[in-house]
Amino acid sequence: MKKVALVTGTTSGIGKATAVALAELGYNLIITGRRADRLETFKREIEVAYKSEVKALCFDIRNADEVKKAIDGLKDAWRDIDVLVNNAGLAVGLEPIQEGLLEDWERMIDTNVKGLLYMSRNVAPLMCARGKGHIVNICSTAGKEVYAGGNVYCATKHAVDAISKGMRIDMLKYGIKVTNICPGAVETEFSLVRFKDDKERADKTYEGYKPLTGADIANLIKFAVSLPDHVCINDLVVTPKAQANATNIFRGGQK
Ligand code: NDP
Ligand code: 8X3
Repeated sequence: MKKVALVTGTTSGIGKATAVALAELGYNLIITGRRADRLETFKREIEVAYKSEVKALCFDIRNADEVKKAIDGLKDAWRDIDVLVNNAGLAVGLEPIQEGLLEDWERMIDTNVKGLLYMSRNVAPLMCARGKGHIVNICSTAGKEVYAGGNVYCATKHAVDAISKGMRIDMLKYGIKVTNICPGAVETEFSLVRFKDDKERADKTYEGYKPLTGADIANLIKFAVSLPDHVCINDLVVTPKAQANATNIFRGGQK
């Protein structure tokens, strides 16, 4: 039986690229997201291109009952999840705290923190029972530093950073690896979501330098999950060459 990887947020960006990378490694895949049409198309694409079996689970990660139902509904070998990639997440808005919108804050907290916790709470016991597993949490440079207008998004990613450290301690005795990956600027639908479909503003995020791609992050995940069993990458900060940290991007270079 092939190994099983569950990747959240595979309808776009880093999650989609990660699912492809893990299919290349020979994993059977559980892919998730809210956009059912994209999930079904992607499922067929992977099944045709690779020899992987794919289960598509369409649910909103913010809903604890939906998450539980999705994982409880897995049968037989699909429950033997070897790798969980907690990727689904988003930034909404870039307003200073005194002008922030409560609904934006709630979307970010509910998705990035509570959604990641709901997934982990349902999948981690399956891993502990088997005495093996690898959880990869997609954090951010925003989980290490803060920047103007980043306030609540940065807080959610600082929470992911702390949760990664905490779960690594909690599950040490079960042999579960936890890898926290902190990307800088990756060109995906992230900025389109953050700026609420304002494409011009979203595109400006990536102007004047070569950003990372979803595939760049997927390759690192592929590497992390391919290491010998006794080796664990705990924490990885990765940026484009043109980015020194959360606030310094050199935009005068070549694309
Ligand atoms: P995308 O917007 O391209 O992808 C986000 C994915 O998350 C989509 O598949 C989306 O699926 C899923 N998602 C969002 N909300 C929910 C929800 N409520 N329920 C289920 N799925 C959800 O962005 P990225 O690929 O860039 O983002 C992936 C992760 O990487 C996020 O956690 C983000 O914070 C992090 N990150 C991104 C960086 C960047 O510069 N792009 C840098 C550092 C970290 P659907 O809409 O179909 O539900
Ligand atoms: C995404 C990167 O710089 O927009 O996490 O916070 S940033």
